[in-house]
Amino acid sequence: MVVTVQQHIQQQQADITAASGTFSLLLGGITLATKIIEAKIRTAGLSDVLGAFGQTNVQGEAQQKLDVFANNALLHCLGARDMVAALVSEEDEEPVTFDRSPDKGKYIVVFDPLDGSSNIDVNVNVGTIFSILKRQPEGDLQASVLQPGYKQVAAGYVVYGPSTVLVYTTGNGVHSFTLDPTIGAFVLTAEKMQMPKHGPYYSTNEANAEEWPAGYRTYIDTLRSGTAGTYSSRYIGSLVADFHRTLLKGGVFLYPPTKKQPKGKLRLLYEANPLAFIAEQAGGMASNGTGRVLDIQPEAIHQRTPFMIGSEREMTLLAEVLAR
Ligand code: AHM
Ligand code: MG
Repeated sequence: MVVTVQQHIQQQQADITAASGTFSLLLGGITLATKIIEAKIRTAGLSDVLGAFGQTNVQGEAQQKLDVFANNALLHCLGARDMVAALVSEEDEEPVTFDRSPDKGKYIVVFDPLDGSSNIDVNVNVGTIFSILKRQPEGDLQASVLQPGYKQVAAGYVVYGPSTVLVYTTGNGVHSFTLDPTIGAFVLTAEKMQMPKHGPYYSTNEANAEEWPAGYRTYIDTLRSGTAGTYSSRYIGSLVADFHRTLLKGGVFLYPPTKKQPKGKLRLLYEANPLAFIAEQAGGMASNGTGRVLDIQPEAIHQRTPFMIGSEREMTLLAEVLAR
């Protein structure tokens, strides 16, 4: 028989914490929202949901109609659940908070509702990324939101591709599920996934190469020279999709600092941290160029970071080259 993501998380929680089921209900809010988002995306060309919404978000990026739709779906499906104390979204300047006592509202969910949304109009993969934090017993909610990534209690993403795939971890391995549209459930397709120790691809926006610090150019040149192995280049421009390939096939993804964006482009809380948690759980590594992503103490919810993630061998070589 099939194992759904809901059943899987219940088993996991029973093994780890003998938890009350609160956590699986929380995850249920996420899976429901992502199924709503996937249904909208699947038929996007048939309804009037492609294109720009006409506003810019807090990042100064033009919001797509589907960004707004995806954000609303997550706010709607999660906001109604008692265990949620706050929701932090790429699309909202401030956290959305709920007036729930700390013994009830125990969790904070941080998300990028529709990652890679510039790809949506051309029918290329997009995704949803999420990270779950536990509300701290002391201090205000803001302090609970700004926890370093190693404190995440769960993280995951959904990639809306030829099939819709959900990948998550609660710190006990990385598991993957495929949406079976005939039953409307995410069904277990891989358990305890491991990223290959090295891989055949590097993935980066090479159009930025002239703007990178020299070490990153040296690194990519090294991969291209053949001395460290044989590499091919892949870059989708949807982080979730580029990461998903890296998880399955190995290799390295890089978004280094540029002259225009010296602090990097990708966001620490809802892009880098959740994927870093998954990568490490699968035997991979994630770095901001100077250290481990999961150790960074966040200072702001929309903080950006240089972000490099991938297989052990490629990431170790990167650290060596950058240290020279
Ligand atoms: P988004 O969350 O607004 O879609 O932006 C993040 C995206 C990532 O998915 C992707 O890795 C990156 O931006 C691509 O950036 P660029 O077009 O500069 O290569
Ligand atoms: Mg994004």
